[in-house]
Amino acid sequence: MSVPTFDCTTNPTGIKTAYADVRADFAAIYGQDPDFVTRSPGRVNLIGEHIDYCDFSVLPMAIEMAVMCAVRVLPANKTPSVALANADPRFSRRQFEMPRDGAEVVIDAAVSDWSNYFKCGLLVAQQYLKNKFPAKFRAQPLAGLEVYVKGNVFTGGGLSSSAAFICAVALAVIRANAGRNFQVSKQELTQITARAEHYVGVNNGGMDQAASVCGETDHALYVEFKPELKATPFRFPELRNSEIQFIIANTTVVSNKAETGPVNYNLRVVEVTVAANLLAARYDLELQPTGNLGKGTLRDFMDAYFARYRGASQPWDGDIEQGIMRLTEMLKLVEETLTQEGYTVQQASEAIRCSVEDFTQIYLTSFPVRFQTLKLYQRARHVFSEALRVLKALKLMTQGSFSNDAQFFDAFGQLMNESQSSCRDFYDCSCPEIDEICRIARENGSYGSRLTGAGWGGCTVHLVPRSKVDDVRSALAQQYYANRDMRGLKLDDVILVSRPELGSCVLEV
Ligand code: NG1
Ligand code: MG
Repeated sequence: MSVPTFDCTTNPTGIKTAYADVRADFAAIYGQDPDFVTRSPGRVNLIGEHIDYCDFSVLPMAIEMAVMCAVRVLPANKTPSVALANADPRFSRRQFEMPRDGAEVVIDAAVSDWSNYFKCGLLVAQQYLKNKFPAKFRAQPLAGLEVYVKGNVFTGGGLSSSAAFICAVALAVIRANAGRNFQVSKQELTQITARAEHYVGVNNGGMDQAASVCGETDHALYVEFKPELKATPFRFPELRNSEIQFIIANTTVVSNKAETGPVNYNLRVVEVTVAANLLAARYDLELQPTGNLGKGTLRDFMDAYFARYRGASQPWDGDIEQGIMRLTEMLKLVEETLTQEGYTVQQASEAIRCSVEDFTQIYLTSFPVRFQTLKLYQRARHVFSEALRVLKALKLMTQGSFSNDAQFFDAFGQLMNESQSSCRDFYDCSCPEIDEICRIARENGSYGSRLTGAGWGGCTVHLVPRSKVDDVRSALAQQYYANRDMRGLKLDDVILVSRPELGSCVLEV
């Protein structure tokens, strides 16, 4: 695998999205040129769904669709304020003052407004700057900004428009305040943005930000979260006669996590965390206070189990064969330990050996959730099996030697199809529209079809040899999109084929 570059690129060559338009739009709105433009792409996850917040590795790639922020830094003698304009007419103009005396940006998560996502990026950049340059930013407001946002990543669509936007904003705020000679590393930008959406009530993991920030042209990424965050670029294998393409097809079913979190996304984070702690209680283990709820993850359980019962001198370090062995054993434990009927709060607290009050306080309050029972068996089974599929997929991508192309397509496609079944049957994050698109695609030349991103709508991804791309596209057009209300979207807006693209960058004007 090739070595990643470390700083966010300034003025890269070969970025396809022209930014001349963004400059011209900015000048038309604000009457002057911007100082710079930041750009951060959306991503498609090839495999590894809903496991980033369990600290298991994932295989996404950054795509050509991106969000751009054109920015002018206001002179220091003006009251520092932020003016926001967006090319998308659904997002009307906004204006607010920067907090004074170094106070932190305030976000009201109860109100659903696009400027909240801007503020998420602004806040994490402010925290970063205060930490990096305490003398300058501890008691000073950030510089005032005029901002124009333009993007072509679907919103609410599983391609991480939200992460792309937040990463572009955070990079812009750092560039505006630390100056053009300061370079922020990709690892730092990923780390600070990974938790930014928590401020709007989404308890997400760090996959999207890692992909958006660390993308490399023509490379997909192997993203690890432990022992530390690392994104390693790799190329798709060279096949003899075919070229590997990933088709992205949008269901056009919009899933907004900030609104539906209590019954889907945030609830899943709770279920997998409770599962980790129940397994730990059963095997008398202490978990590290890490993860999205600060109570350990299924990965922490795996490490603690191997340390105590298998004499492992170290936590799993990412080695593929070790991982396959350990995850296979985890799947056995899930079968032996967890029951398929859901757990009530009473049952789960008893099994974890804590009071219902403590359970409620620890698991059910920081991000509110609603449920009848917690599906611990199903969720843990999905997570361990999906983490295992990621390792098998990585092995195929990086170590596979194939006697013919079909061998690669069959093997990788099977892993994607198994991922989809597991998302549908065990993680309950598919929906009828996703299932239908996957069926049509498979019947017309896709080797592997699955949801990508959180699911419950949004986008799907399909492994297709180049020679079959048109067949899959026209089948989806006739059998799926022809029957749907497209709300003004054209076919080219909902079916995409993208090369892996460069991650976050600054374009100086
Ligand atoms: P989407 O739905 O694409 O935003 C979400 C999470 C990821 C990851 C995936 C599921 C956010 C910002 N991102 O992606 O961290 O958990 O779901 O694999 O919510
Ligand atoms: Mg999102």
